[in-house]
Amino acid sequence: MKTSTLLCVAILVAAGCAGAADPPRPFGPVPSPRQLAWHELEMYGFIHFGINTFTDKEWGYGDESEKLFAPTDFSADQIVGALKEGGLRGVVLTCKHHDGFCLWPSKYTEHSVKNSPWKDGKGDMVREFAEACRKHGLKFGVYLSPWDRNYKDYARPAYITYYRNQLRELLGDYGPIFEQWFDGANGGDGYYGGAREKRRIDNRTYYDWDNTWKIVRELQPMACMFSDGGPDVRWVGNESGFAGATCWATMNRDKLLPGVADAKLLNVGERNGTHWLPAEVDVSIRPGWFYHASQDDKVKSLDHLLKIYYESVGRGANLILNVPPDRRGRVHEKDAAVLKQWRQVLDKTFAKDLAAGTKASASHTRGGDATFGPANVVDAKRDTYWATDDDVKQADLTLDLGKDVTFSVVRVREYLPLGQRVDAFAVDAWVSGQWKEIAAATSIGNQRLLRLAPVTASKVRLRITKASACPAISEVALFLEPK
Ligand code: FUL
Ligand code: CA
Repeated sequence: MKTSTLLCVAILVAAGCAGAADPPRPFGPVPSPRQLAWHELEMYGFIHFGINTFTDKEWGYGDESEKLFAPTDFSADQIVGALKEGGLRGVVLTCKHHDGFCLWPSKYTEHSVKNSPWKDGKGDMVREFAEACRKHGLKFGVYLSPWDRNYKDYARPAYITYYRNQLRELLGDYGPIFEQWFDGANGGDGYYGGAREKRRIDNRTYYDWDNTWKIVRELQPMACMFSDGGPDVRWVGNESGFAGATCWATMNRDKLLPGVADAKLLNVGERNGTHWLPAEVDVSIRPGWFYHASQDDKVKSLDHLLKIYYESVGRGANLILNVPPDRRGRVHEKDAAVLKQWRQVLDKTFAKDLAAGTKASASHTRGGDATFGPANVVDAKRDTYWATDDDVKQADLTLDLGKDVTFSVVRVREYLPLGQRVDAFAVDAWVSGQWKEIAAATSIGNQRLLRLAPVTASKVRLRITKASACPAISEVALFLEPK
């Protein structure tokens, strides 16, 4: 042994960390603290409520009278309570949709609740929602449509000042905001203060996004901004409720802007993208985003909602499920009932991890150090993980369940602070004295759920078949869906 090596060993021993391996270096872009907090939410509600609720439309023209806004029995408490019963952990409210009507008494327009019959114009619906969320322990987020078909100066520079003023009202006056939603839609024609004409803007330049985004950072540093192209969270590229079967959390973000993106690419992401830009799956529990009595018998079924869960949250994305209140200003009984069933099934499924605390072994462990050992995948902690040496990119980890166990869902999570490292993996089960592959998939990220026909096995094996950097797996869990 060289003297220098001896010296190093001596120093390590003296420091009490002999044999301790260094953690892997991050691979590619990694999530920011605000994105990590967002990943942990996994699913929340979306509320489309406004003038359209009372005109039976999806996109108001912008000339609707404020007098139409007249919920007969509004209760933010009932609405937020119903979403909570559905297992949703936050709410994003359409404070202003494309028609320009504001659910709060904005100082900058007359086109708001202040001229409506609701609470004789003295109400503030944004405040009521924010307070109901606080009371129920849900996060609160805001949607402020960039397109405004009511405002006279839309498409002119003056509107940008108006839009930013409203953004400041929403982000400054209602407590912590977890997500700011920027919609990319722009259909052109509208009322525009009486002009009733088609107005075109250049999506890339008109909103001067860099400076608009700064307002969000300044007032709500922990809020994630959603749009087609982020900057924190990207649209998933469809409104029917699924992320790609391969769905990377990374993308080349600099080409993207609200309203400027390729839907197919957004669905899948880009494996070697320059930024951490995870997908959010927006879908409505009904065909429309707003409530229409004619759709009362078209509320999505329990099975459909479960499928959506597995294809969004289960593919590493977050789910934002829209539940539009009716003309009373309440979640309709049908929606509330299916939400509750959905939550019950998910609770029953995920209440018990059948792999928790079982005996884990691996083909390889980083530096032979238990800090990165396989037991870290069954300890129910997100911040501990199994890792291998830098040059070991294919490895497997076996869970010895000690007896035959029946499961139908496998959950795998990567340790996100080190980036998305795994390209492909497979799961095997020990059945009748041999290994049998029961599933194979690509991206993992925040979590991958593999939904299977029930399997009974005494051992389960995770095989990392391809990785761009040594794997860092924080969880392997097994669940059984109730019948
Ligand atoms: C779209 C809008 O045009 C819809 O009305 C709805 O708000 C949906 C969430 O986003 O772009
Ligand atoms: Ca762990």
